[in-house]
Amino acid sequence: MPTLSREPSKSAGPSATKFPSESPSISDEPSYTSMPSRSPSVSNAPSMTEFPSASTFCSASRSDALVLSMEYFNDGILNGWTGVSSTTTLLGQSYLQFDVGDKPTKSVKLPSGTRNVHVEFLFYEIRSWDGNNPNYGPDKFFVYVNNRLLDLGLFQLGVNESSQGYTNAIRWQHQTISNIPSVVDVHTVVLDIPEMYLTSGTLTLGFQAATKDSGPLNEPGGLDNLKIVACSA
Ligand SMILES: [Ca+2]
Ligand SMILES: [Ca+2]
Repeated sequence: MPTLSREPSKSAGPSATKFPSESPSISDEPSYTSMPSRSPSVSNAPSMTEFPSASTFCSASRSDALVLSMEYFNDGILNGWTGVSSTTTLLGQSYLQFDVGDKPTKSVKLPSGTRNVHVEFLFYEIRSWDGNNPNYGPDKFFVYVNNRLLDLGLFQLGVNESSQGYTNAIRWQHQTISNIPSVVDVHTVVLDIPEMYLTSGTLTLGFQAATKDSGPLNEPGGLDNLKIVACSA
């Protein structure tokens, strides 16, 4: 959208009006059973019964877990990142911002014997994301796991898109946790990445605001509180 004046629908949106705390607010063991049931991308996913139970997924609280990365982007230093040049701030919150055409990417070396990786981060849906609007969309958020596309779906400002599913054996979950009208929707995102992606010993994550944009920084994405945990058992 070219303007911020259009009021997004608030009826289905989250009610909080603040950014989340800078401290890690995502539980190490999110309750997947409490998520809303609508999961538009699950239909083409393999049967859930082909995957291990939730207790086998990696989390920082497990004895075999190693936290590889925890980034808050507060110091303005982008250590090891490519595809984006700087951090920025919005309403006092410092984060990594990516506009249309940017693809911030980071690689982390995995400990030998890594069996699965748990990733958590905050995704900021900034300004006039339009969802599937025929004139101003589609506006989607993509994550790349070792260059493999993970499409996390359509996003529209002021609308709660909370969803979960499996794509190419990666378990994903995103949940809208707060909204500042006409400014940003804040989402927690959780990924559980199985061993088939990890055999090279390196995990590379990329992020992309795949939006139909009408100008610079009209509808960028933001990344914050990125946590990467490796498990060996
Ligand atoms: Ca939204
Ligand atoms: Ca758009």
